[in-house]
Amino acid sequence: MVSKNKDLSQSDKPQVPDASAFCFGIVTAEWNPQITNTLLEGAGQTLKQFNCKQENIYSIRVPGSYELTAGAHFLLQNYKLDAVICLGCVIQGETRHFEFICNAVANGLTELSIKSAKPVIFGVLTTDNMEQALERAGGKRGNKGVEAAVTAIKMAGLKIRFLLQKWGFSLAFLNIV
Ligand code: RBF
Repeated sequence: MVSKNKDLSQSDKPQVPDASAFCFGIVTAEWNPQITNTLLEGAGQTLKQFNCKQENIYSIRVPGSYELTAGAHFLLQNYKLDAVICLGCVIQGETRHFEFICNAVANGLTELSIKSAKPVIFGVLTTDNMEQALERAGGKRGNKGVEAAVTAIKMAGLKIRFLLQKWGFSLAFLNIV
């Protein structure tokens, strides 16, 4: 069962920092495009909803979810980003590679995030079937691309918060909670 707290699609605007000064990367897997395109649409719209400028969003596509880590790495190497959002969909019923791909991408993104000291967001649907994926890509369980974008903004804001505190700035003038 999905608790209310777990569905960040419903995030209230004041709980999410203003994203007008942030730059984001988005990496989208081409496998299961019906799903990943919807995740991408939700993520892009959400970044803009929180005032991120279109020119501050660097979006690329990679062949499959397995390549998300490399794609995120390329973006981090080439642009000054506050966070990278990785979007993919791996469906268990359709591949015996399910566990290999899911584990590889989860471990890869975690390691990249730690090594780069940048938030790298896991927006990969890992479902039993297409129906469950559709539910999470604009269906009755929201759009996980929206949640990935909200998470990216929150993590970018958290990092700025620590930096500003370290430098002795007040956070009051920023819309950072
Ligand atoms: N990539 C996905 O993003 N989702 C999948 O469900 C998926 N299933 C795959 C099933 C098989 C049998 C193979 C060989 C690849 C699959 N991939 C999938 C692609 C994978 O992420 C990667 O692009 C390729 O393995 C090339 O490295």
